[in-house]
Amino acid sequence: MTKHAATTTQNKVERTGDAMKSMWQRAGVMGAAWAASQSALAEYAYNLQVPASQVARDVFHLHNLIMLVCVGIFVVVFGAMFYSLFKHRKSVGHKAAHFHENTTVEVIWTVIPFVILVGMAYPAAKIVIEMKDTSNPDMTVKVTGYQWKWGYDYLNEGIHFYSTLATPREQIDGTAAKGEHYLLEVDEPMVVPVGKRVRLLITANDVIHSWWLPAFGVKQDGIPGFIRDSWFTADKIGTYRGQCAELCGKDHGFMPTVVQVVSEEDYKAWVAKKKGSAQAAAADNGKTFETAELVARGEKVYQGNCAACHQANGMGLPGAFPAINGSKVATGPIADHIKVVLNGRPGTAMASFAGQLSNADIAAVVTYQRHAWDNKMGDAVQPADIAAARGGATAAVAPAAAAL
Ligand code: HEC
Ligand SMILES: [Cu+2]
Repeated sequence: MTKHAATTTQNKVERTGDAMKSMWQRAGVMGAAWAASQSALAEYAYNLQVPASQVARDVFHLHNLIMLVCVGIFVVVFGAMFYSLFKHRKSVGHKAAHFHENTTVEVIWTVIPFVILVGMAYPAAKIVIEMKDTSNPDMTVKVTGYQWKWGYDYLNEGIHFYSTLATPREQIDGTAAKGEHYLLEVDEPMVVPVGKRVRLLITANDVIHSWWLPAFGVKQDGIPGFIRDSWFTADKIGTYRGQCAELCGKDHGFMPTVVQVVSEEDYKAWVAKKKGSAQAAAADNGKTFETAELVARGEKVYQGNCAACHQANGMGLPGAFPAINGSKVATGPIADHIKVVLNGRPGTAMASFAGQLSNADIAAVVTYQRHAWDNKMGDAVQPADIAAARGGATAAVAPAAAAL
C-alpha cells in the first residue's frame, strides 16, 4: 500500500467516525426534545389536539402509552431480525437449525403477545367505558346530522337551531384569501356552560354523519332511525372545532362542528336570547311582508339552505341538482312550488323543509326563487299561505303563534 493510499483510507475512517458521532448526537437531541414535555408534545402541529376534557386527556395518554408499546415491539422484533440476518448469514458459514415443535418456544411466543395484548386492552377498555357512561348529565342536547349542516335541540331549554358553514363562498372558490378558521366556522355554534356534564343524543336525518369534536374526545356516528349517545364536560372557556367524520355526500367537508364553551352566566344570557329570538320567529309567521322584504330574507334562507345543491347562481349542478333559474316549478303555479319545498321529492336529495324552516322562511325562499336571476315572476307568498298549505292543523297554530 502506498503512503498516499494509506492516508486516504485513514481520512475516510475518521470521516465515517465523525458522521456516526453527529448522527448519535442528533438522535440524542431529538430524544431529549421528545422527552422534554408532554404538553409541548400536545401542541405540536402533527399531534392530537390539546385535550379540553378528561376523556380527551385519557385518550391522549392512552395513545402515548400504546405508541410506546408499539415502538418497543418494533425495536425488539426488528433488532432480533437484523441481528439474526447479520450474525447467522450464510456467507459466514452459518448452518440453519432444523427443528419442529419446540414446546418451550411455542409457549413463549403465545404467552408474551397475550400478556402485551391484555396489558393494552385493560386501559383501553377502561376509557371506552368512561366514554360510554352518559349517566347523570347536567343537560342534554340532541344533535342531528343533515346534508349538510347540524341541528341542535336543547331538550332542557326547548331551544332548537341549525348550525351551517359560515366560510364565505369566495374563500372556497379560491377568489379570496382563506381565513383563519377556513371550513371550521359556523353561523351558530353549539353553546354550553363550562364544567357541566353535557349528554349528547346523536342521530341523523338522511344519511350517516358523525359528530366529532377532537378536543373533547367525542366522535359518534349519527345514524338515521337510531339514537346514539355520548358526553363531555368541557374544562375551559373557549371555542372548539371539529368536523363531520363520516363521508356523507358532496358537502361532507363543509359541515363543521363548533362548540362555544362559556361561563354559567353567559350561558343563561344566551338561553334567554335564543328563547327571545324563537318568539320573534314565531311572531314572524303571523306577519304580512312587503315583497322586497321577502326577497331579501329569502336570499339569506336560500344561501344557508339551498345553495349547496342549487348553487348561488340558481343554475344547479347538471345531472345532480336541477337549476331553479328557469325551472318549470319556480316559474309555474305557486302552489306547486310551495309543495315541493314543504314535502320535498321523496326518494331524491330534495328533502322536505317543513320541519327545518318556519312559515316565514319558506314564504321568503319561495318568493326569492321566483324573483331571482331570470325568473322575475313578480308574485309573492305570505307565511299565512304556507300555514294553509301545511294543512288545517298547522294553520290553526299560526294565529296563536302570532299572539306571542
Ligand atoms: C341536498 C340537495 C338539495 C338541497 C339542499 C335543496 N334541494 Fe331542491 N332539489 C334537489 C334535487 C335533487 C331536486 C330534484 C328532485 C327530483 O329529481 O325531482 C330538487 C328540486 C327542487 C325544486 C324543483 C325544481 C324543478 O324544476 O323540478 C325546487 C323548487 C327546489 N328544489 C327548491 C329548493 C329549495 C327552496 C331549497 C332550500 C330551502 C332546496 N331546494 C334545497 C336537491 C336539493
Ligand atoms: Cu356529514
